[in-house]
Amino acid sequence: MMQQSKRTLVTTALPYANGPVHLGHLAGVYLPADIYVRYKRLKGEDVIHIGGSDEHGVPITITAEKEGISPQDVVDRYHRMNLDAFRKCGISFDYYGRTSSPVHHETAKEFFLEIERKGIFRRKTEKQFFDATAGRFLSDRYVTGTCPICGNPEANGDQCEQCGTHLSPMELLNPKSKLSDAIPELRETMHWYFPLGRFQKALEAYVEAHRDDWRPNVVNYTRTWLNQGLTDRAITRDLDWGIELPLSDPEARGKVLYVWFDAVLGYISFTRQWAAQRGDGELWRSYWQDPESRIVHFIGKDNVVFHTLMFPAILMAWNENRQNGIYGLADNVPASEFMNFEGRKFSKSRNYAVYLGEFLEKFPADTLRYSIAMNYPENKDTDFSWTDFQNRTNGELADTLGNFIKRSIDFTNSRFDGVVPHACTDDEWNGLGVNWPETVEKLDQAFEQFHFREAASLGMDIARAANRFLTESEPWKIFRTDREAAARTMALSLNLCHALALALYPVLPDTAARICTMLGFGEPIEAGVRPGVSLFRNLLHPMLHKGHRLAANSGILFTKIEDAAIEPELKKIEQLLAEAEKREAGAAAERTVFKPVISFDDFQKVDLRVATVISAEPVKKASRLLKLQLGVGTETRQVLAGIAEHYQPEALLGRQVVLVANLAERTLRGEVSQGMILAVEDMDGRLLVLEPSGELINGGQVQ
Ligand code: B3M
Ligand code: ZN
Repeated sequence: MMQQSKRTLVTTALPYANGPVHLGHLAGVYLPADIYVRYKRLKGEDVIHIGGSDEHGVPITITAEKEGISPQDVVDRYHRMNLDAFRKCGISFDYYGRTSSPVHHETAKEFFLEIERKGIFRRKTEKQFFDATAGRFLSDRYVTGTCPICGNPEANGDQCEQCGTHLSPMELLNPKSKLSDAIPELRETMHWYFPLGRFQKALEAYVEAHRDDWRPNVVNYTRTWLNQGLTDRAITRDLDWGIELPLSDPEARGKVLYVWFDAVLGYISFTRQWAAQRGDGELWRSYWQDPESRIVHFIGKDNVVFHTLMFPAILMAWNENRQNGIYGLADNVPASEFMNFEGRKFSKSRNYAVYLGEFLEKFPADTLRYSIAMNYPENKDTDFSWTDFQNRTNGELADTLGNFIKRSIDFTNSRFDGVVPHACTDDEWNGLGVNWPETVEKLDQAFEQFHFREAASLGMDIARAANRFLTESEPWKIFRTDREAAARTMALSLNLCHALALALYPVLPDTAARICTMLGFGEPIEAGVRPGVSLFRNLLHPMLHKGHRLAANSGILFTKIEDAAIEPELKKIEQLLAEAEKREAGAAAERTVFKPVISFDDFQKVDLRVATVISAEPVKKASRLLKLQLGVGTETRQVLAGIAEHYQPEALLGRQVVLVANLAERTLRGEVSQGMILAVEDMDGRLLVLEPSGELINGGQVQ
């Protein structure tokens, strides 16, 4: 058995209340967390699951403006919708909060003030775009313009959707305000910065201490950031939706906390609200501020550094020079990979998604929970497909699990008056083809180490063994000739039903409850939990006594999914894929549209040269850019190229490329770029640098 700590606090990423959660979110974060906490509860451990809505941030104000409603209306709508969907799916939060709540605002302000009081923040005055027509400073997302890397005319101020480059609004060519279409002007404004670099050493030590118990992707991703060197991060924004700065300085006016600064603190404020609701306002401290508590954040891979660097650094800043009220840092951050949908990425903007609430109007929660658990994107991206969902529901849940339970209960009802007809011994229990001590140990490891696919499979393996046992024992045949043997078979089968309910409870809570009801237990499984006592150890012994009475009826656990039921879904995907194809065809047509004709003289102005890559290195804070030093004739040129995602820097050394040698200089991320190299996209969207073939003269003119 794994070592236990006194208490576990489980948190799940706070979904933006700006849209409905879809199956990808469920698979990566909420279902795994729920399976984990349900397992721990059955083990008699002290565990709470804290989640809630992230209700701030620019996308929410943009939705509100688009729909002509207030941001509060937007978050009210999606908070309710998501909470309802989670409830229907059996995600058992102990508290589901909202970052728009007063307690959260107070908590976030308290953190800000503590760090401000210690003089840790840095204030920096910078030039920022200002929309004079609207009378407002524009945060990144409110500026649009042409991407300096790929030329997309509709790039956002924070990122270009076309080429993925992270941008700052100042880097856009022809910037425009989204509020009024006005050309924004640069004005000075002051912002608060959190100096992440100040905590570099401490964060390195923190991450290294966990290098063996965190998932490799989490450690590697965090290390990449650490290796680049942590820098100051702005934690305020010019916006009127969010948590106002609790300062009376004139500079603080009109500013709110950056959404990520406040969102991670939501975990704390929601735990406070949970405690208050329980009538013990201080209880939250034993989860956050007691070294014997274990903190686990379930998140998706896109949120890693906020949880492994940003949040810990905020807590370190709070903890600095304090005698009490010291916060603990996360013990684990099980970040998932992504689950795709029918071979493609979920996309809210293209409506290529299955929303959780809608799904549960058509199919029961447990069938979804099982399929998703079996496709848990633990260390690689996985796929949800309707056919897989149908096959698992019909073949595994209905034919294997459901069928076994039904046969066991029905036969006992009809031949043994609905009473357990035999007292099973441990020897009989261990002779069933299931190695119980080993199974219990394996289940424990699987749940505790976040291997949820394995945990669900182990449960289904028990169901398969149970089916085999019942089929091979043929109680219906021997009933007349050897009643004793038939009675033994049925008593063992009923015990197996009980064991299946226990083993599968974390994944299939509703099914487990129904099995227990059929078995004649008046109380839900959870009612049997005693602090410090693991119900899972009950798998080691047959638990149903001779004479125990079942409920009168069996009932159907799983209805098979007919082809007709998923046909409309498959049609919908076909349609979406057809649309995507059309878009792609449109793109091909677009590729056949050429730029306006230029004169030969104009072309002659472009100076294309063969250049050799002398060095290549990543650019700080620009994950898509590589800084190249190119040898051209006798000169060395520095060029920034948006190819970091497609090339390892070393792989470029010594290669010959084609350089646009007389392009006006420009500055990106504080680095000068003196020219451009030619590249083209391949079929998979990889950007390939054009390489002239043959050994060419460095500096040679391309003509
Ligand atoms: N709302 C981002 C996301 O949904 C964000 C998570 C906050 S966790 C504190 O991807
Ligand atoms: Zn771009």
